[in-house]
Parts: sequence; C-alpha cells; structure tokens
Amino acid sequence: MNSDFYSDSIVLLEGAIEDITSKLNIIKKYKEQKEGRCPIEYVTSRVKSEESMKEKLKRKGFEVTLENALTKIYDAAGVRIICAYIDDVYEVAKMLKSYSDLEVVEEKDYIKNPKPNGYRSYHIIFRLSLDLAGEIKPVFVEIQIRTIAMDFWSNLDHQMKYKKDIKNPEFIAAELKRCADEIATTDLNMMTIRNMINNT
Ligand code: 0O2
Repeated sequence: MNSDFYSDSIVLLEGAIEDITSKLNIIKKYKEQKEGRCPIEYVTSRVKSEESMKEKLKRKGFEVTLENALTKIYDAAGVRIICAYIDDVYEVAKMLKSYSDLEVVEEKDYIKNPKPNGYRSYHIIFRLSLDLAGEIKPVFVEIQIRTIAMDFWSNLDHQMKYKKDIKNPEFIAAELKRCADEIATTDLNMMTIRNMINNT
C-alpha cells in the first residue's frame, strides 16, 4: 500500500498485521491437526484508510498528525477474526492473550455488554514491538473477534453509518437492533445444538 499520510510507517502497520496473521495461521493449523476443527473460520485485515483515520482523529479531538495516528488511535492496523460460535470467540481471545510478545492495552467485550444499537464483538488492542532491521518500534493493533452472524449484522450497520441522506433512519436503526437481538439468541441456540450433537 502506498500512503502519503502514513509515509514509511506503513511498513510498521503492515508488519504488525503480518505478525498477527501469521500467529493466527499457526493456531489454525495446530487446532485443525490436534482437534480436527479450528475456532477460526477466517481472518481479514486492513490498514485504516487515510480518510477514515483523519476523520477519527478530528472526532476524538486530536490534531491530524502521523504521530497521533500511531499513538492516540489504536486501530490504524486492524485484524478481524470471524468464528462460527460464541465460545470460539473467547477461545481465540485467550490464545492470543497468551503470547508473551503481545501486550494487552485494552479489552472491550461488546458481546457481554452490547452497544445500545446492538453491536456485538470482542475487541482487544495489542501493543507489539516490531524489529525493523535492528530498530525496535512499538505498534498498536486492534483485533475484532466476532461470530459470522455478528459480522453479517455489523457489515450492514456499517453501511448505514456511512450512507448519507438515508430514508427512515429511526425505523432502520430499530430494525437493526431487533435483528441484533435475534442474532444473539440464534448464536446461543446454535452453540447449544452443537453441544447436544457433540455429546451424543
Ligand atoms: P471503521 O470504519 O470500522 O474503522 P469509537 O469512538 O467507538 O469510534 P474506539 O474508541 O476505537 O472508537 O472504540 P470501539 O468501540 O472499540 O470501536 C472501534 C471499531 O469497532 C470501529 O472503528 C468499528 O470498526 C467497530 N465498531 C464499534 N462500534 C460499532 C458499531 O456500532 N457498528 C459497527 N458496524 N462497527 C462498530 P471505527 O474507526 O469507528 O470505524
């Protein structure tokens, strides 16, 4: 990725994403080999776009500088992990937290404590040190872990947030909240059914 705003620091952000992605690939292979099933369905990642970073810096009351983007905002580098079941989310979070080179800076459990709009996901901010040919640099990465159903919901909610001049915003928000609650119930039911199948 070429970036005027992130400049050389893009290497740092992409490096941090690669580091986490590689750890996740190892977890995936190990779990599949050992247990025949992996708690991770798939992983996506991105470096936050310049536009979105600048908007977030302003929204949070910070001056729009690269230094602030790398130290005050923690999701310049973002990794999203999609799981089938809710307990997979917690298992993956636990595994990542056990890495000695990943320092937990912040954790938000929006599954146990959903946002008022219905948003559910498990967020962890990690701080890691990247070795850039002898130069050790700290970098933050935001990991979002959620179920397939939560991700489905969140993608539609995200579209609504960024769409201008939307008709009936209150009605749509209420419908989204209703769907979020239905999805939460379905996620729990799916886990219960899976347990029943596995225990027979
Ligand atoms: P983008 O475009 O996805 O990168 P905040 O003040 O909530 O914006 P903060 O302090 O980082 O930011 O908190 P939080 O709650 O951990 O949110 C970080 C990211 O989680 C967001 O980044 C979204 O990706 C996601 N998120 C949080 N709340 C919602 C929500 O209600 N709906 C959806 N779809 N996603 C959400 P950005 O930078 O806001 O957006």
